[in-house]
Amino acid sequence: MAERSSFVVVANRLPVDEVTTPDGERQWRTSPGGLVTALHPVLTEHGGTWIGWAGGTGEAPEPFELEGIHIHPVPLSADELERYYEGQSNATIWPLYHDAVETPVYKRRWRETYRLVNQRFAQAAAEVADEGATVWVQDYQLQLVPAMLRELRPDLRIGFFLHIPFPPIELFMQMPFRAEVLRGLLGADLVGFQQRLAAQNFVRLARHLLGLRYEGQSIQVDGRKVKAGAFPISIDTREMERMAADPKVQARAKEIRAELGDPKTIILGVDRLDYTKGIELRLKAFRELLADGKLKVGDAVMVQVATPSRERVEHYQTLRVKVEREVGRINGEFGRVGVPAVHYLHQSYSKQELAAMYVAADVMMVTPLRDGMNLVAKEYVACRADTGGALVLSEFAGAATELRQAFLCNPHDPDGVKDALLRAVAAEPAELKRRMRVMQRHLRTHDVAQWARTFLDALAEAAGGREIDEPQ
Ligand code: ADQ
Repeated sequence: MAERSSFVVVANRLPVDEVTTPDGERQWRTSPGGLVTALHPVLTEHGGTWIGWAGGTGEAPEPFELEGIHIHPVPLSADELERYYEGQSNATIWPLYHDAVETPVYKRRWRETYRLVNQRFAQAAAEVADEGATVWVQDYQLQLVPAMLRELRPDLRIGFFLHIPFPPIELFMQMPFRAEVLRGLLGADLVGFQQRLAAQNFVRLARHLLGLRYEGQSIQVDGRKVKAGAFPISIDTREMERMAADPKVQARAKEIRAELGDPKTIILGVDRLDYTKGIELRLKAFRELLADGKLKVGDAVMVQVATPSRERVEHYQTLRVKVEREVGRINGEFGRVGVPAVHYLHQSYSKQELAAMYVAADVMMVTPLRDGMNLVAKEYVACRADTGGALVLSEFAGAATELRQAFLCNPHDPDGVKDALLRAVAAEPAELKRRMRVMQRHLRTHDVAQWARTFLDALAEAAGGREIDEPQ
């Protein structure tokens, strides 16, 4: 029998990685990430449990304890991984929720497995949650869990947070089991989104699809109130600032600049290799500026870090081919021996190495076609305590709502992207400083700990007023 907790996080992935120590022993380590950093204090204070998949297929490891958190692994078979995760989550829901920038694929057996796996996560949460506990369900892979869990345990306080965009009604209506997904989410007391617009899409959808009444951001369903709201996620700002100021990171940044031939302008992109991130359009903008003679190889160099991601999903395989072809084309046309125009790195890096790249870069390009938030944009700003550097940011990233002093652009308009990049390259240091300062101030007060606190406070309030007839 698993130990019971008054605070439970349910997410697709556990915040742990299995590593092999130098003497060959297998060991679990917490994997670095914003979510675990933010929730660690709450989890340890309440003897909290994190439920999720440990990676790997077949039998799951037994529950264990790591750095004060109960870790509760949920198993996935190879078939389930393919259908629930790669299929329904990443080839149906992911593209649909990102404005269908790639065509979503709909398959009945993926949906069935998604339902089955969500039920397994809900069951695990029902088993470990104490009477009246708070359960916080994360993200698009687990949208059915809130309702399934409420069915099993009506006593629980259930929150849900969606890390990706929530689409407008017309798009959501494409989904074959749309009512089930919506009902799934409505099982929560509070449904959190990155953006106010997403929360509005959600409440309007509840009326459109299920005829539910709402007032403000509060939906009435089955004699309960379900609140929707915007809770823009953030980073561990202090930690990022500290890391960037570390002399080792500063020295590494200098080294990176030197390795790149000390050009006037280093333009950087850091993304998962995902079609929502606008990597291709960014490369094209750079190519056209080279062709127009507005930028010159040697003066300007582009570094594109593209983390391997979802490599078994077809959309991602196609994207990799397209991006690599574009990089080849640019280097073929504009590179010189020993001086490529684009450095393309299809690799993962430590946070320290990323911080060094941020410190080294004069212009950071974050140009997604659609993005829930985009933490890279925030990490870059936090790393530029020297107040140098310019951020070119897509209006379609959630981060654009907060980082208004970035060089904003519409990623669907190539001339707009080129223009923003040129303005960023040419901006005076004093202007860059002014822009950076405002954004940094914002991030210091709006960090990931504040995000978690705000959500959990709102959840306590929403669940307190759960019954419609209860006096306010
Ligand atoms: P993602 O789509 O994964 O997240 P993002 O917010 O940019 O996107 O986060 C990526 C993270 O991965 C950053 O912390 C970054 O430092 C790290 N990273 C990127 N490339 C790396 C590399 N090569 N090596 C190591 N680390 C790398 C989803 C949503 C976003 C939302 C987040 C959080 O799509 O919109 O901001 O969740 O809610």
